[in-house]
Amino acid sequence: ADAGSKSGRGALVVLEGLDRSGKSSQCARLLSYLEGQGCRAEGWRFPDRGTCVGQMISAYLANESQLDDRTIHLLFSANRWEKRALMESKLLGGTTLIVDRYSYSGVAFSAAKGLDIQWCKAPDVGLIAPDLVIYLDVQPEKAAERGGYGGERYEKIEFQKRVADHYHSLRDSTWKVVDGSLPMETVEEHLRELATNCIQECQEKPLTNL
Ligand code: DGP
Ligand code: NA
Ligand code: NA
Repeated sequence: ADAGSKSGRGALVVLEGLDRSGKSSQCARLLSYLEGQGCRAEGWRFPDRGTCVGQMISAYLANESQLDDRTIHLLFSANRWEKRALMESKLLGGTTLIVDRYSYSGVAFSAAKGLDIQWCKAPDVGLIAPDLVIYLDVQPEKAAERGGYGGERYEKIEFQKRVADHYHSLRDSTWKVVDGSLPMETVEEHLRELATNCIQECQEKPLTNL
């Protein structure tokens, strides 16, 4: 439908962080800001619990099923793969996607169980590479204090500390680290600026893959 359109592609903006780092609230705030600015944008999240694979992941996280560590790792990756085609068409059609978790969660959470990092990265090779990764940095202890954890499988402080260590080792030049312990409005301001710049800068850039 937009063949011949001169408007650029949308941006793939990913938020990462520990459980209770404030990602989901900040994604929602950023999305409504962008929409208010007249920007075409959607909020996505991984795992996407709405698909068949997502339901298996959800049962695993709720401790209603047991799965081998590598098996669940591949299901999380499959859950991103099953959304890849739609992600590509949205981005090329000019819609910006604000995504709550992506491949970095995949690597950080599975590596925290002791799985090899390169093995963890391999199944996500070929997924669309984000234009911007915003890491909401909060101390595991502080995150745990925030209204407590919901009781899902990974919501334990010792485990979250290992996840944090792996996130630190994954950081590269596309990452922007935002101090998630700052007041919500301050974090929100940072995110608005980072996302707005990114959306402008990537309009003419081709999509690339992980
Ligand atoms: P959330 O719905 O954002 O609270 O995520 C659910 C939990 O699953 C959370 O503890 C983070 C974890 N998680 C998210 N993505 C992945 C992934 O790709 N692999 C693994 N092992 N865990 C993940
Ligand atoms: Na969670
Ligand atoms: Na969340």
